Amino acid sequence: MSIYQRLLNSKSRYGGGFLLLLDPDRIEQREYLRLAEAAQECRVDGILVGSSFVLKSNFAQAVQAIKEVTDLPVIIFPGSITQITHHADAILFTSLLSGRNPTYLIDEQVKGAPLIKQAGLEPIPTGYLLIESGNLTSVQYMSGCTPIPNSKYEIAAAHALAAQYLGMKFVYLEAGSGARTPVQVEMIREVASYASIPIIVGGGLHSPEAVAARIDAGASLVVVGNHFENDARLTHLRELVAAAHPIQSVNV
Ligand code: 1GP
Repeated sequence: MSIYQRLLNSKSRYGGGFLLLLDPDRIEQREYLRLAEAAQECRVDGILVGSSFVLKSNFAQAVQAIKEVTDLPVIIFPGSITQITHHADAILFTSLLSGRNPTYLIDEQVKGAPLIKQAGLEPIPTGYLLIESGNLTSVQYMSGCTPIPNSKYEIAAAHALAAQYLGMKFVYLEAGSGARTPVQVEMIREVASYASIPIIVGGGLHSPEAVAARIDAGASLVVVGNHFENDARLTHLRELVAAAHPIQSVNV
């Protein structure tokens, strides 16, 4: 079964899915390996590994080390083509559709595609939408792209529909790592009712309530990273994952 299908199954089985984002540049190896090791037992659906850029870590070595401690799908969430490595299972093949910067719309993708083929990674085509979050996030700064205003639901919905019509498999509503204001529940509802492409939501989600509300609004998957850079307690991980799995929570 493809990694993409596994991710979709989380929605149909549990009502939603939870992806843990590990940034090897921002947390110590000891910590991200501890989280990766515990993730399966905490019922995480997959591990994303990525960084806005790489200053400290050896990215390929970090992905290899994560893969060695878990059976969960390990999916690259690339900040650039320097983060393509055969040690992962799949890669979110993102295009920054909400921006108008050709580097992140198509140029990086053309350079990265042969490397992905060579690495034998499953590409998961993903329309990536930056949503205004109240603070300047790394991805906004690095891409130089203006985010979609967080009250302009119809703009987000039109971009999601474009991603769907372009044949992409997910649309990712991204407030940015450490966002002060996460993507609004109303925006997710609007996107989910207007387009039929599965939705990933991330950026600034810290509480079970925030996670549950986004799944309830129509997100297939939520992504949480920053929270565990500051507080890597596994009880929190369990709570957040349970909030992303409403069907399972009801049955427990
Ligand atoms: C960032 O959407 C992800 O690209 C997750 O955001 O790090 O704020 O959880 P956080």
